[in-house]
Amino acid sequence: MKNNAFLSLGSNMGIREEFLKHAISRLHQSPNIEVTALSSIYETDPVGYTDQGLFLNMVVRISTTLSPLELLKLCLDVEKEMGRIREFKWGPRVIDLDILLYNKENIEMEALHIPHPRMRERAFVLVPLLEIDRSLVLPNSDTPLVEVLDEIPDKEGVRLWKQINGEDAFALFES
Ligand code: GSY
Repeated sequence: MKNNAFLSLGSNMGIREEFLKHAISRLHQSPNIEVTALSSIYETDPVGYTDQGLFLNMVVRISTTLSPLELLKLCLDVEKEMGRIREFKWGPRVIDLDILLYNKENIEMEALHIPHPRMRERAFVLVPLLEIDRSLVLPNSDTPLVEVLDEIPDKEGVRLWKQINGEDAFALFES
């Protein structure tokens, strides 16, 4: 069975755009994943630990036969392959891959929480996510995510960096 999931990507070290592209190519190369939509790339002020470089963030939608835990393992493998180096938990990273949504499921496991627990507070996640699908509503919620984003104060920290649209988008990441 095919499942729809949304993943958030972020990088704030080195050749940030290349790291995003590489991670998406890597997902796309998996026989179990089809990348079905890409947001634009946004440059964003760091949230949480603020004494670090600006991030590039984006969101992709995928269609996958992987279970949520298998998808998590793949994301962690890609992060590891790309040599994610972090001096401490909230510090700079080559690539960060988070599962935001998996179908309309609520998943509470020790290793995995879906929807992503902090996505409602993060404009750097919601802006690119809603660019792909403005009609999204979180499972077990009646509030459209566009309204959740309206209530977030730090939206000016999320600036369009590279517009991605149409079929060009896939050419960018297919290598
Ligand atoms: O959770 C993802 C890593 N991260 C980010 C990020 O991707 N973008 C921004 N703007 N701030 C962040 N803080 C953390 S931690």
